[in-house]
Formats: sequence, structure tokens, C-alpha cells
Amino acid sequence: MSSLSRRTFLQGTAALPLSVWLSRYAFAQSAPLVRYDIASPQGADMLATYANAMRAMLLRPETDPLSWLWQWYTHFVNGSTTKAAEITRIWAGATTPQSSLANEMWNTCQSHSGQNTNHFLPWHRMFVFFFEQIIREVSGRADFTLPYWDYTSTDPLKRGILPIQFRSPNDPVFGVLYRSDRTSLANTGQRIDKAQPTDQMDISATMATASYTTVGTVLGFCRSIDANIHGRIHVLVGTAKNMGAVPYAARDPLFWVHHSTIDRLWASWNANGGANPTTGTWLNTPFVFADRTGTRVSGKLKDFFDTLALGYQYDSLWLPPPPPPPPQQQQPTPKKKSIAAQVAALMVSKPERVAASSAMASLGASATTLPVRRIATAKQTSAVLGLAPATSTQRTYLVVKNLHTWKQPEVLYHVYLTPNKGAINRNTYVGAIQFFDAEFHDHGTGHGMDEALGENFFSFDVTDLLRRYERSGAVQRDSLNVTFVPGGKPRADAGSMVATVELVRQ
Ligand SMILES: [Cu+2]
Repeated sequence: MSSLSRRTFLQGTAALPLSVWLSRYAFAQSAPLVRYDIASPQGADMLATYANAMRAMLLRPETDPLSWLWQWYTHFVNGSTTKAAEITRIWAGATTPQSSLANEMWNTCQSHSGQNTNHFLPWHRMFVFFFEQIIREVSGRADFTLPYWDYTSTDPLKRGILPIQFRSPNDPVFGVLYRSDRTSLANTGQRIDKAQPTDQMDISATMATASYTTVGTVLGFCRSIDANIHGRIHVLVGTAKNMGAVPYAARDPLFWVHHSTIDRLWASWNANGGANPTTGTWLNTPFVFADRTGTRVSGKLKDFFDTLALGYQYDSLWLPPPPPPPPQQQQPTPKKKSIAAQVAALMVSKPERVAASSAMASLGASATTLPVRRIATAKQTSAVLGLAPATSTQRTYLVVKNLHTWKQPEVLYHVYLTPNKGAINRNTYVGAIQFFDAEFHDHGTGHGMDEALGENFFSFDVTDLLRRYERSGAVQRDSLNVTFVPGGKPRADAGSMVATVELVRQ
């Protein structure tokens, strides 16, 4: 049966469970297919197939699950309208198997609108997996694999630099991959984080996380990669009408090679010893996608925890940087706890709020400073607020959460933690926050705008910074200052706010 007649035949039937689908349709090949770095010859070859397929998908009708618009809308519908309005427009108010499928699939991106944050990685793996299947169908190339953009590469020609194929508007093959609504650093081949105070491609803290899920104040791998490198890439390449905002992000072909990278980093974290969860009802949450024939396939999140079971792997994985050279004097190096022991230790250590700001922070075009003050019931245990005694295993975290923005500010905000009158510089730098999933979106469910705010939660380990202040003789028992500095010129109408800033020991 040709794929076209199979599509006509199967549309409108009940969704196929993923296990049945895998055994029936997925791979004739015996060895897993390989996803390549765009900078490799194989990756560039795949990217040419991708560009040609994109051109064909742009020409497909909006009612077709294999169209570019349908795939974009599966992540989130165009921000200038709503899902309900788009379904009414495209199907002229009629209910068809396709309009029902659109209703099931569109706006399902996780977890940028308040869903369980553990969904982020497996949902995007599913999304990319079925998209890759669709490119195989459209291109007629059964061995197609989605290449990845290696922005965390240690190679200075690649680190933080948009691949040239995405910024060549006049190229007959790759021109379709260009979008003018990206940042000028991205589209001119410069480091996208060039104007930022520190290297924003650094993922060492995320890759060193022990647990997949967040435990108290300690970010798990899933939320850490989502809130950090994933969100930073969106903001540093895109604008509020492109990669920088959820409702537009998946229109840009860059979205897919970005998420191929996020998927590779997850596979790398697993290969380096990180374990995926095995318990939790959220593992069984089902999502519906369309396969390359337009057939509805239903998969559970837990079905997407292993790339080999899905028939693919990566040409190379992210590796931890080599350990620093041994110190001059021979010192016994502390034995590193196993990952299982680290996770177990997290589970028993209860978070303890030590300090909080009393006001919200309204962020604009200049720096905003607000004090975090000791909470009356929190014990003073050292000369510097928040530090546990040196003998304790507790760490101290600066927590920045409950972000809200009316429009994407189109910049990162950099966070500094200082003693009173302390300078803002690299030595007092904590990390970056962004508002990618802090914007109100109407999910088209009729509940209005207020239900759709993403949960956003940044938590930075500041123990070493506070120890440095302690060693330098600073006495700062009752308050410290937190300063937010925009990494560029924010949009004037953004209205970005941070409601909660706290120091927490755990
Ligand atoms: Cu994304």
C-alpha cells in the first residue's frame, strides 16, 4: 500500500499505541540510525535534505499533519491568534478527522505553560522523533536523521555560533532556513552570547546534576536544562516573534536542530551515569502525534526514555571537561559520592528558607537591586547570611522564581549576589534568568489567560561565593543584595517581573 492510500485509510481511526506502531512501521534497519553534528559532512548532507523537505512542507495544505504549519502548531499556535480560532479558520467550522487530530495535537508543548516540569525532555523527544519520521516521508529518504547544532562545542568556530546554512538567505538549497526575525548576532555568525558578561554556553552545572527530578531547591537535570541552556538559546537567537517566544519558536527551522541538541545532551547525561526516573504517575501521561502517514499514534512519556529503543543514537556525546591538573602539593582528594548516594542524600535534606526579599523586582533597561533579608526564625550560623557552618553538608541556593512578563523582553537578565556596596562583576556573578516560559498564553480552553503561565524556577548554588565573602572578612549577617542586570536593551513594553527571591539551605 502506498503511504498516501495508507494515510487516507487510517485517518480517523483510534490512535495506535506506540508499541504497536514501533513494531509495525518504525525501522526496517537492524542498526540504529545516527544523528550527526551539522558541522560534519554527514550532518551538512542531512541538513540539505532537511531544507528541501521544509520547502515541500511549506507548500502542503494547512489541513495536512505533514505541513510545516501543523508541526509548528503542535508546539504552540501562532501567538497573534488562538488554537480555536485557527481550527475554525482552517476547517471553516466543520469537524473532520483532521480537525479533531489538530484539536488533540496542537498547543501540547511541555512544560512551558504550567505542566509538570518533568515532561519537558520526553515530550520534546517525541515531538522531534515524529517530525524526523515526517521528513523521511516528505524527502523520500528513509535514512534521514535530524542533525544537531553543537552550540556547546569547545571548538571556537562552533561554540555559540549559528551554522552558516541558517544564515544564507540567497542560497538555493539552504535559503529556506534563514529567518530575518532572529538576533543580529545570530544571523551574522557571531557568538550569540558576545554581549553577555560570561560564557552562556557553559552547561557544566546542568550536566553535573545528580537527579532527573528537582528535589526541594536543588534543580534536577530536566528542569535545569530547560531553564538554563535551553531557554538561553531561545532568547539569544530569537525575538518575541521567533525563537524567543513559545508561540512562534517552532516556526523557525532552527528550533528542531536546537531540540536535537537538547535531546543529545539528555542522552549524554544518561551515558555519564544520570538515571531516568522509574516511578511517578506522570510517566504514563499519554500524548498523541501524527506519524509520517498522518496516522494518530499515542505514546506515553516513559516510552521515550531510551534513544536506542526508538532506533537512533548520536555520532558523539557530550563529555565532561577533563579534571584540573593535580595541585602542587599532594593532597588527598575527597572521594566523590556515587550518583545514587548523592540522590539519596538530597531526598533526606529538607530545604530551609533563610532569607527573602520583601518586594517584587520590576526589571527594566537598567540594573535593579533588592535586598534579601534574614527571615526572623532562621538561625544565624555564620558571619555571612545563608551559610551553614563549615562542618555542614548543606549548600546554599539563590532561588529566583515566579517570573511574569507581558511580552518577551528579548534579553537575558544577569543575577549578582553581593554584600552591601559590593561591586557587580564576574566575581559576584551568579547566573542568568530568562522569561521564555514566563509569558501569559491563552491555551484556547476557555479558561482565559491566567491558567497558562509556565512555572519558572531558577536555583543557583551560591555556597562557594558566600564562602569567599566569609574568607574575605565580610560580616553580613542580616542581608545581602541581589542585582538583576539586562544583557542588552530590553523591549520597553515587556513589563518583566520577579516575584520571589530567596536564599535557601538544603
Ligand atoms: Cu524549546
